[in-house]
Amino acid sequence: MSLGTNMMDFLSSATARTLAEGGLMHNWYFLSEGASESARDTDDMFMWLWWFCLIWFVFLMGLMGYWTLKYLRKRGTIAPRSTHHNTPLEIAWTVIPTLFLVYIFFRGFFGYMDKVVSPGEALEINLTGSKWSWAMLYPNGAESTETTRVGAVDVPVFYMPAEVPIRLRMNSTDVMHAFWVPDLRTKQDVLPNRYTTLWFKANSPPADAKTMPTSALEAAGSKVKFIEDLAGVPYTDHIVFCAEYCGDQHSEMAAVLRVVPEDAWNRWLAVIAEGTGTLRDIGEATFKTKCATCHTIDGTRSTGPSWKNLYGYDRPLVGGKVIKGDDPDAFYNYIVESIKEPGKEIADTYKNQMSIIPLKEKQIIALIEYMKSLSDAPIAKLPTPGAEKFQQPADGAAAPPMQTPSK
Ligand code: HEC
Ligand SMILES: [Cu+2]
Repeated sequence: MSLGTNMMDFLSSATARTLAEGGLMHNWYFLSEGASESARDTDDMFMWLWWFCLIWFVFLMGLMGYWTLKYLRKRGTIAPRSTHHNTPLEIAWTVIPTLFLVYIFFRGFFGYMDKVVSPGEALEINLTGSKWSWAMLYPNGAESTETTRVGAVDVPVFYMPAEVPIRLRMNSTDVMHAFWVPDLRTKQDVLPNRYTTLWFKANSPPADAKTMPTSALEAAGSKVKFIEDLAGVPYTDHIVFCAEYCGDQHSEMAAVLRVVPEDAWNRWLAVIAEGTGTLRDIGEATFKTKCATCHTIDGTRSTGPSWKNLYGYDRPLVGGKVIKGDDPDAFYNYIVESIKEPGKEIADTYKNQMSIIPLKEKQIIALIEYMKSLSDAPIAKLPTPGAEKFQQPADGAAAPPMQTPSK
């Protein structure tokens, strides 16, 4: 359903802007503008090959057509005998194309090496793919909890510093995925039992880039959240896709890389290290980034059960056992267990399709707070065991700022 809308959103971004700003021929590349230097190299190589093939094709087909007509046998004449070898001609048509091919090989080889070997000083960020979402763990332990709407789905937003080489250390918790950022012209498989890496250095937001809202009022109705420390900062969004078919919601496995200037990024990192808002807010944000592909909050059945009125209502399990909704401890333990070891007990009429999603203790508590806020059962009103230790301090102490490597 949303593949179409996702694609539309993607097309309405950079590609369509290029088209709108002067038509196809305005842009040699026929492509959206690459968002890094290496993307530019890729485009140059690609377009070089494209024109190389096109020119040779036209030249060769032209000659063929011309000679076909020119040497068409005239009525009443005898066909001339074919000539034998022509050594200079044969050497020429072997050596010249070979030189071109050698050039193409080396250019491709060096371009490939640039793409796969990251600079030593690159900043390493962990990326996890799971059905059907992406998660990034920043070097100071922070995780992004912001989401934005792309097409018909809410996808996570990952802030990235501009002009800083970033190396993603990637892993999957379930099946094979692939991290693909068309604007950066780069893509890499993300595998369950092996780490892969991908690096990029995103360009700074251009002079006419959009800017972050300067007030909550301005943010209302925009796709961007109001973060006080980022007011007025320019940013560019690049859409991330999963490029490896990984199950029925593969097409919704998207994310947004939001590139901001490095100093703004440092401020952002300090703010989000603690998670913003109440536990319930953090739970809601975590739900949107990690659980919403399979669970709903409005009572509709999806891959997994809806969270509406889940907490505190009798839960029948496959095998006949029932978790009683009026027993606060048993129910709480069942929920924690369902999150930590999803395969152990299976909710009745569902399949064992939930993967183990790495979560911190605080996120689990926050998710439960959120789940309880969606339920009107009596036990949902009781305090959550363990929540006290994560309650936000009144003046949310910020984490120490991250160090980024010098360039
Ligand atoms: C890939 C799809 C998928 C994702 C993503 C997913 N779940 Fe599930 N979840 C399921 C399915 C399917 C079930 C029902 C089978 C079972 O009980 O394991 C389920 C069951 C549950 C249950 C038990 C519900 C009940 O009614 O008994 C809880 C709690 C739960 N999930 C929490 C989470 C949380 C928290 C997240 C996000 C961090 C999450 N799930 C992400 C598929 C998913
Ligand atoms: Cu995937």
